[in-house]
Amino acid sequence: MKTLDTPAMCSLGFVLLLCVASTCAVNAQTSNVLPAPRSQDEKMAWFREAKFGLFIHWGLYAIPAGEWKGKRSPGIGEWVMHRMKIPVKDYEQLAQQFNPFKFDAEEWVKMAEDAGMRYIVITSKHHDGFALYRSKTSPYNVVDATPFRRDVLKELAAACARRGMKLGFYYSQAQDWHDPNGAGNTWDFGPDENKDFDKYLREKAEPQVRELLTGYGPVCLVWFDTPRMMTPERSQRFVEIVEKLQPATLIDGRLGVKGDYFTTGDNFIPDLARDDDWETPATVNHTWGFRRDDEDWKSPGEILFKLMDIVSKGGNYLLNVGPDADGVIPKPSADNLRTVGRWLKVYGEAVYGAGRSPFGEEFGEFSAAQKDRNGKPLFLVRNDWRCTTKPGKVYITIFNVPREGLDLPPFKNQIRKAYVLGDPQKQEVTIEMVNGVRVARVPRPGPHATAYVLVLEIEGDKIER
Ligand code: JFZ
Repeated sequence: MKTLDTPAMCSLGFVLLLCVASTCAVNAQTSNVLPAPRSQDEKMAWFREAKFGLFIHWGLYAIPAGEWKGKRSPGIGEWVMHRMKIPVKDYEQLAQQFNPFKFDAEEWVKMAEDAGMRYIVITSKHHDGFALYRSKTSPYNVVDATPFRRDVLKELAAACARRGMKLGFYYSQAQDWHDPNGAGNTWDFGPDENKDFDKYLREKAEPQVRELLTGYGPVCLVWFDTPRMMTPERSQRFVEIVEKLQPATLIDGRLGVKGDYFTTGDNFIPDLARDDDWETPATVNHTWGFRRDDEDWKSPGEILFKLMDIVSKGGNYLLNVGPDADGVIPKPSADNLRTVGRWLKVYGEAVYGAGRSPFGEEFGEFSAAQKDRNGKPLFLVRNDWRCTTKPGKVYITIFNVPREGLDLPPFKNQIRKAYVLGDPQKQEVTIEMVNGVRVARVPRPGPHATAYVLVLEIEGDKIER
């Protein structure tokens, strides 16, 4: 063996070591970002698989919780500053009180996991302009402006990475009630038309979106919102930032130009299936940000029906919780979500990666006589069952089965096998012909089942009608 310890070899070794170390550092950084997808299908793959996500609205508004100076502020909690026309100099004082000592990122992620959710989207900055992470762009953030001094998004990103949960960021690109040139705050800064909106975009929103896409690992999506004053040119600048820094990151439907998927109105579920990729953002009560007085929680059964309604129409369900000022997700909402998660443990095969219904008549029909609020024909919703699909399989989630059995809608394929999901014996479900209609005699799997899933294994990949 030749000795290497001449001074020249030593310094060569040192240089080599340095090179290795610096490549490692670069790798650690770049491996933070997922490779560029080769097609839109590849880009959308995780989203189409996931189906169910957790939305989190959290910020300074959790402190007033729907009330300001003893007066109730009507509407959604995170809008309190706007509703009550609170001056920036008063509202920003809230930062000094923000000290959510019970915040535990791991617990939040665990809750989402228990609920069967496959991605989390959190408000990195809502309309009030306050950033929930350490931002070099603006000191109005959770580390530099609060006694808490912890980077909430860093902790959440780390917990998500540990648990294999996808993480995305809501970012209010247009409305910023804290910035003199952001949209929305007319009580401090006058009408939006007189503002230098591009100055705000260039100096706050764009740099902050860059920060979010560089310091927090892979970001599954950016959820832009309320695109006031967002011209196509302005919106395109955000598209370019996202594409350049993280080409695999999805953009929602509220940037100002077309994103990677369509976002419905809040809590809105379309009457019929859609062919594109889409998502319904929804609340578990009537607010996004925490409100002390809103305890009107949707039940697990309601949530489950909405989930299956959405999935059977080809969409994703992004369901929100609003943690309180201590950092706690209100227990009733967490409990209800966990109940849905227990259902998904058994019946998840009908949800994750499942495609839309090949039928449509189960959604209901337009009334010939009755009109809705807008004078359009009223859609009479049917809610007995919803249908999802995978190649060769049809999943019928039954919410209400008539005693005589479930009439299957007409289709040409032979049924090779029928059973109830989660039945370890895969016991055959009898299907009888009654006047040319196939009737499934589905046994209720237990006395407490709110819904259960009938699986039909069919001849061929797809339903032929
Ligand atoms: C926006 C926000 O203003 C609100 O605070 C919350 O973050 C929510 C998720 O999004 O509110 C909207 C935006 C769009 C519609 C409704 C409420 N819409 O298109 O029906």
